[in-house]
Amino acid sequence: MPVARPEPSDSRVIAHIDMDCFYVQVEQRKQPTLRGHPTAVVQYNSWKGGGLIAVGYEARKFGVKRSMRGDEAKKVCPDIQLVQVPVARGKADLGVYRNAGSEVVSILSRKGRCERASIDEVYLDLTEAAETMLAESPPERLDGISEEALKSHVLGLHLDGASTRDCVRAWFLMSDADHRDRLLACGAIIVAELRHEVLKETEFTCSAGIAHNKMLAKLASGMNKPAQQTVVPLSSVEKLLESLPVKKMKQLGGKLGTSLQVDLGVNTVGDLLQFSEEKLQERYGINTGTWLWNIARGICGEEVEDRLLPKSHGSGKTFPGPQALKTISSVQKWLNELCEELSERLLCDLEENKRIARTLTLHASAYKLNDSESLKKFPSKSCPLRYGIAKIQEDALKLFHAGLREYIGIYHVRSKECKHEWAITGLSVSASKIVGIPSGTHSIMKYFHNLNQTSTTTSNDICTQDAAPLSPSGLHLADPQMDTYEDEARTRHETPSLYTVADETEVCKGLKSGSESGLVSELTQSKMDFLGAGLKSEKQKKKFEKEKGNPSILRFFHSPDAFSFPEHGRVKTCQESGASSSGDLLQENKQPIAGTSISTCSLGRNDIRNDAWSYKSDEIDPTVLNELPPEIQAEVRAWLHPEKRAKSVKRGSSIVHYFSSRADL
Ligand code: TTP
Repeated sequence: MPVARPEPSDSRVIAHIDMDCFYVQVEQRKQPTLRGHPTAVVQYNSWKGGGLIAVGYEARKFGVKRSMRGDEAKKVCPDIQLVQVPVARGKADLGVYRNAGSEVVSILSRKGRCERASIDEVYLDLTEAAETMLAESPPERLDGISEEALKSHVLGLHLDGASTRDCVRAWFLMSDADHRDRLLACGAIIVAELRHEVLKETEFTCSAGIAHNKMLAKLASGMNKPAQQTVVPLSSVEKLLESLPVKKMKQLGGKLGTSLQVDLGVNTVGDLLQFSEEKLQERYGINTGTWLWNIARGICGEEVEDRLLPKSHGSGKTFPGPQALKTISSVQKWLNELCEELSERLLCDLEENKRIARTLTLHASAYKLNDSESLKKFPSKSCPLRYGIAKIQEDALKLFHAGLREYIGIYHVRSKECKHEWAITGLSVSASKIVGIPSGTHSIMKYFHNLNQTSTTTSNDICTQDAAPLSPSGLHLADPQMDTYEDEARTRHETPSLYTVADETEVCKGLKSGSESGLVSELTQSKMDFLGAGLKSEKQKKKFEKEKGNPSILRFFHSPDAFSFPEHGRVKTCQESGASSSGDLLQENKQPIAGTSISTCSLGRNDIRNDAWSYKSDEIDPTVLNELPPEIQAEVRAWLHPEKRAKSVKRGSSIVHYFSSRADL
């Protein structure tokens, strides 16, 4: 499917706001004595004074760079203050920065659609606000234009001997200018005001780009830093791109950019203009070809999403050099730490934002000892996410094993031989496919609280599938606790290849054995856990115990007679090496269940039964429902009696919904 061509005459007003040396500002706010001093934030790792991850502008003047280690920075700037990044569980704890970012987002979102793009970056769609301003109080009718707005850098502005400030003022006031320029001028005034509010309320400075699309706005925000803003009128776009090195363009920093340089001899974005769309499509595929053709012309139709919260949560750590993990037990130890943190963040998200995540993914980077291969890719794996620390830990370890088996297989090394011959240099777990809980089911929320620390799951089943790389570009910070705010998350790693590990696979491929039972039983177990977990008070706990011992609804949920379960107990990886062409295609199959739907993994093969997950509502003792809290009774009743369901509960708001593995329910 070719991508839709966006309107070349884009008249949207898009801003990209980027916090200046963000971690340093956060630390300076914590310790005001650091203000005005050359400062940098370092990783907690003590080797050569730790790695610098953020450098303040005062320190940059001395030549301090992010690539330096603390000791090196001290040499070029003896007065530099090195602040350690907070540490928890033996790894960087970025919570303080994340929260500071949220403060800023809440201010920036006041004037239009706001997309939190990373821990310190935001896109705003200010089209409506700019249109309104232009209609009601255009710049020439304002009492004055703020100093901050007048300090804007307007690309392509002819100075004609006058001072920059006067020229900018004239540009703002030009009432007969092109409508799109007029809108940008309004956008720039609004952004200057927002930046001022951010400074006033949080003490943070930020820089901004204002343009007609996201791509240009992002490019512009980095052009004049710190605490400045840059405007990109349409007329300046061609010149801007003409000299812009391809590698500077978002998404061209990696392999694609290198291919453009090496294979097509393209050095600047403008150089792409010489190639027809067909030619670019021939070389890079329809979508990428069209995308390249568009960016060469400054065209980008990408919308600003209405999203203040991250798209996924992640916790990771790198193990460079001698720290590489070489045993399963050391991997497990770290996975447990990472999963614990992930679980905490998930519960926080649930509590604060009423959202749950549905997919757990494990990424790792590795190398093989005694292997001359330089490109070692550890496949990323994912599976449905089950809440509860122990479950996440258990599943993450299984995902790791699945990945390791495949990793070893890829290099055709028999497992015995490769014992102790692999080394893990990066591990991360992430939770994605986050969905909000519809208002009708908020009563269920409290049952997620304090989810059991020890797993009650008896099933060994886990259905893994190849996971899409989180960050194809791969970035560079050890121990990221990444939140993914956009598809190409700015996940920072010292190990650039950490996430460039697997192709996206929509379905689990090459299933060797097993059935869908794992998923179904997970759903059931989840339901049990979900109903039983987080019982805070003793009274609740007793009630739960009682329910477990009585003909209660919980017991019913667990009863093999009440549900038609396929057998379970086998560990399944949907991606087993060498079996992809067997026809054992595991696919997600949405199965209708009495008025609602639940997604399970089912096998496409005809000879394997296609078990439906069902219940016998007439076998339930209706009195057991009375044991449940009133606010949840109605929902469970509706769930058990679907014929009445339509009237009482909205489709999609069922408990089942939350335990399904489908993204599109
Ligand atoms: P950036 O926005 O890339 O940089 P910055 O905010 O420090 O400085 P600038 O003013 O040039 O935008 O990164 C935002 C924060 O993310 C940064 O303060 C620290 C963190 N970070 C890392 O931890 N590791 C990295 O490799 C990078 C690039 C950033």
